[in-house]
Amino acid sequence: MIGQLAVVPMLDDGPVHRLIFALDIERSTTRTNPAKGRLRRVLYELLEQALAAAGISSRHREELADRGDGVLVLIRPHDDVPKTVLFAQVIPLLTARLAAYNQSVAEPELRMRLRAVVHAGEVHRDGRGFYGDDIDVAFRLLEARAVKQALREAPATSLVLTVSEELWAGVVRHGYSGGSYQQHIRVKVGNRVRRGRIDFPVPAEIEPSVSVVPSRLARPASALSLAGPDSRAERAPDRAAAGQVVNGHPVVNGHPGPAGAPRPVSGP
Ligand SMILES: Nc1nc2c(ncn2[C@@H]2O[C@H](COP(=O)(O)OP(=O)(O)OP(=O)(O)O)[C@@H](O)[C@H]2O)c(=O)[nH]1
Ligand SMILES: [Mg+2]
Repeated sequence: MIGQLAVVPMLDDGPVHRLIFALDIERSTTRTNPAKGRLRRVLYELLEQALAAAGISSRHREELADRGDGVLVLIRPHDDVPKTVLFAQVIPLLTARLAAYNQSVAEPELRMRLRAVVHAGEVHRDGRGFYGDDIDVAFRLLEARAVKQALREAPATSLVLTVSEELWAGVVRHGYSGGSYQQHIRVKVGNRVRRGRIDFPVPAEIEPSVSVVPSRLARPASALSLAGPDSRAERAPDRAAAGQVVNGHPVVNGHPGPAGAPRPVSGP
């Protein structure tokens, strides 16, 4: 066995620092495969629009890593992309575009809510992708029960953000981009307890004319077959945009009401 392993080329050059930003669609496994496909396309489009609008181009980041119903974004250390750009621009823009997208579709199957996480730390690359303890931490925070519950209890919100305690202490708490981050969470990674904080980002103000459902995603109703040929989501946006809005966010679970208040500390 050792002889076989010895011929595996060493592609791993040791740890490099990255800003870690990951997204996951809430309850994607409850959707049909065509709906999953549609949501993936919208997710990538909204994310790429938000990154580009904030000036984060492909030279600033690794290729987006697909996670099935989510995406992993690794941003390289660059003086022209301080971490605050993510909090002050990318996330508010993504939140706004996501809320506008949800408002534009009447079919619940095609609405989407996201959990987002931001952490930073050391990652390794081995030719197949990136790995390392800090990526584990980010995904444990993204998957934390308390985060899922916080989003469930905020039906009027499109996106919940979790920030690792390290990044909160180093960046967020200095108040560059607001947010209360009142709810603390804990997760276990290996034998260590890791901590984070939850917030519901305020959406950026976007011009109503900005397209939130890109034209290249527009497809005839028959091509999607989500709810048959009468699927309201596939009608023109002006007919579909009948969803209720609370605090600037569409009600996406059919339970109107204000965003849920932050909850006290809870464990995994
Ligand atoms: N291709 C790919 N699929 C993944 C990856 N991680 C998870 N999945 C799949 O993505 C699907 C969604 O997973 P979850 O996010 O756990 O399920 P969910 O229904 O969205 O539930 P919540 O996110 O907890 O609300 C599952 O079918 C997983 O198998 C990945 O890295 N790559
Ligand atoms: Mg999911």
